[in-house]
Amino acid sequence: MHATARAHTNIALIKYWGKRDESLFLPTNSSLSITLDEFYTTTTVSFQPSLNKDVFLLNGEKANEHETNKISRFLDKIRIRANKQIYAEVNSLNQVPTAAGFASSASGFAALAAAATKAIGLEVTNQELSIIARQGSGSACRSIYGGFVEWQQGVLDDGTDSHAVPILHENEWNVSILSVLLESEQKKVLSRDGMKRTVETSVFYSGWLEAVQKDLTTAKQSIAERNFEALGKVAEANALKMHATTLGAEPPFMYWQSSTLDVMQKIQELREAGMQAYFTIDAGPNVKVLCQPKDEEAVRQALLDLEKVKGVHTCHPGPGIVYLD
Ligand code: 2P0
Repeated sequence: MHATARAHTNIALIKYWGKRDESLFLPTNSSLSITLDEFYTTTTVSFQPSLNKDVFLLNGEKANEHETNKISRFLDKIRIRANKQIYAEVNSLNQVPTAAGFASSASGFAALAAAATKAIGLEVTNQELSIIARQGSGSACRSIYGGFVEWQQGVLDDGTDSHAVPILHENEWNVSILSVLLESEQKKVLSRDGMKRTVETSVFYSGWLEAVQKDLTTAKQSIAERNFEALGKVAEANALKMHATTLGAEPPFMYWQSSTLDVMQKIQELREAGMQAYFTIDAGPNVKVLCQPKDEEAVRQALLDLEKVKGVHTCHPGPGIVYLD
């Protein structure tokens, strides 16, 4: 009873920012992402009758109790669904540079959902897998599919209509996503906590909810038309709106550091010089830049010239879940 699966991480162009149900990970808005080719998690799950609790190895080392408990709570949902009370050894290898501001939770829970359901003998569709992965970390539901992906928020209380759907296969439109690694301090507000504080207290949160559906419609239209400029513009504007909500929270907080602003300004300068490049930022100081493959090397060099830029990883649209055995 074992299986191995690989899932790639994703970057949201229209952000998931707020939950309407915390235990089921149901969002207040739909979101849209690109699954990335370079960063992924490979997970092997092995259910063994001899175990009396779950064991979690991350990059070859036994994970701490807190991390192991998160994995166990997630596996509980799969055990209940399969009606089998059996513990597992979970072995995860992360090819995700956490320091570059990529949460490994998206690829991590997507790979775990796929490997665990297969190992325990559950037959699930990708849509069901997306619903399961969502309950480990919201953005994980998008990593089930490759290319451009929408997470439809759904309306049902049980979450059975809140899952990702593929919009465009990874081979249908090549764009470049540069992940800019910045010199920065440790993240102060975890994304999950920041999201919760914003929903509960930000005076700007209603503005976010008013705007995000329109941004999503614009993004989907731009993708359908392969209109790079329109997609870049709406992605950048949407990220700025998400970050604006944190300034209206109580107490207020912000994810940006001075190095974040340096990159944002550099991208605006490149645009003034005629280059189509746009930024997006998640719940941390690092920046991702969206540009066209023909410009990726020039943009990368311009970013590397900045003093606080430690490195730039170039990514492109990548695949959905892959089973390895
Ligand atoms: C996203 N983020 O759409 C958004 C944009 C961060 C900013 O999904 O579901 O705290 O509590 O595990 O990992 C990161 O949020 O969410 C995230 P949950 P998490 O990618």
